[in-house]
Amino acid sequence: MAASTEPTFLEISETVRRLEEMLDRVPDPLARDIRQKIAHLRALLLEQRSPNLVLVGRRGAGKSSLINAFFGARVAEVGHVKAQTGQGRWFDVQGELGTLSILDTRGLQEGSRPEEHDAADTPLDSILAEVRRKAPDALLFLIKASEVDSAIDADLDVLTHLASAVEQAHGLRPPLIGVVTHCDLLEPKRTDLHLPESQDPTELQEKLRHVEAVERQLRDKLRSRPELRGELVNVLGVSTYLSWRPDGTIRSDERWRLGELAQVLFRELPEQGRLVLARVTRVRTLQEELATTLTRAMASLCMGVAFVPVPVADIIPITSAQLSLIAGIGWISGRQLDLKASGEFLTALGVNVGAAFALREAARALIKFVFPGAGNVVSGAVAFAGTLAIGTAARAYLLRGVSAEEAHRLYQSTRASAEAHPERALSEG
Ligand SMILES: Nc1nc2c(ncn2[C@@H]2O[C@H](COP(=O)(O)OP(=O)(O)OP(=O)(O)O)[C@@H](O)[C@H]2O)c(=O)[nH]1
Ligand SMILES: [Mg+2]
Repeated sequence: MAASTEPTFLEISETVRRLEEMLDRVPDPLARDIRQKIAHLRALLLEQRSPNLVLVGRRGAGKSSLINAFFGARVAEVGHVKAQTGQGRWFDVQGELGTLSILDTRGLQEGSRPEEHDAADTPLDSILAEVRRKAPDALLFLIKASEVDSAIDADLDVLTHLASAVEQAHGLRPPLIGVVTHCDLLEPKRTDLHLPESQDPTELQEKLRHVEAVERQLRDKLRSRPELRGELVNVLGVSTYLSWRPDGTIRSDERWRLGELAQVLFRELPEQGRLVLARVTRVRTLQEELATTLTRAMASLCMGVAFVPVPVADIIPITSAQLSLIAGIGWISGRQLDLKASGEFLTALGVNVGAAFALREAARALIKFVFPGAGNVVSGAVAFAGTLAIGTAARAYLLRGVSAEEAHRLYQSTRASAEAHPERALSEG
């Protein structure tokens, strides 16, 4: 995909390649452990791709609105427009920060025909052909809160067909998430779910009870089908309501629990699809989680690299790995940081890259000479703590927007405590 050809990713990819080259000289089981970390980093960063999502739901259920709500932008056409090109086909919905690949199955349940369907096929056939062509990462079933108690057998049939077509073609059953839309319209209608602090608490409680009731109802219906029961991950009530001015800017944002829905989806996605979802939806908790994962993997990797018994003449790319980590966190945050900008960030943290590197090498050579065998452990802990601290500071600065001074303090305190207690640091991140 496009992201992996960005300059940042070419550089990160080069660093990872150099790390892998060194592994031949690392003893097992350390090498095996490092290989695992690298595979993890590869999947998250270098093999990132758009998640493939199938949206099943009646006309007006809110499929297009859900896409817009995820992006926080008007990227899909809302309302009762006629079937457009791309209906019944996988299509890329592109936002500023990434792309979701969507298969919109609109109109299937009613047996209505999109304008552009292939005359030879029924709409269901063409949708089934699409999921055979490309495996969905998740099925989302959308239904209006007011329609959950209606007959939904036709909808469940579509879901069942889809799930078994995917299984036949790809040997896996995609996770299913039930989404109850239009929850904002449940009684009491005038209670705003998206502004809970300013609502009458009793009325808010009443509304939330109604949301729970429709969630339960949909869950029971989905579970009533043995073919779907095992795949059902969660059922969540949401509001995707966004209203736009003619110029395309947002007039009113009444989205509710979109972040939770994104989290549920995130957990079900293969690692390759997670970064794009976190960027597109800009859900902070997801971005933080990815940044933490990246930091831990990179810190362990650097520790492993410090163990590699090679002459100082061999360039050990710990600094490159640390710069890649900063660039990676920048990318998660929706920025485009090259390694130069990442280096500037390191300098702002007060890390003197050149001096630290030379010092570490000198200390390592010396310790190895005095205590054979001990040096690797010492430099390993230093590399680990330093990398962990850099990642923690980058996360605070790039994702939470703390000041440079605060990031610097965080760097120092994280580094000190990680050097003292590496195991604790690893589990806390
Ligand atoms: N109040 C409220 N309105 C919503 C919500 N979700 C969607 N809508 C509205 O419902 C209408 C239909 O939404 P769409 O997103 O176009 O539904 P769709 O499933 O894409 O419909 P088709 O493309 O026709 O199959 C639009 O007017 C939306 O603004 C919601 O959660 N709350
Ligand atoms: Mg639509």
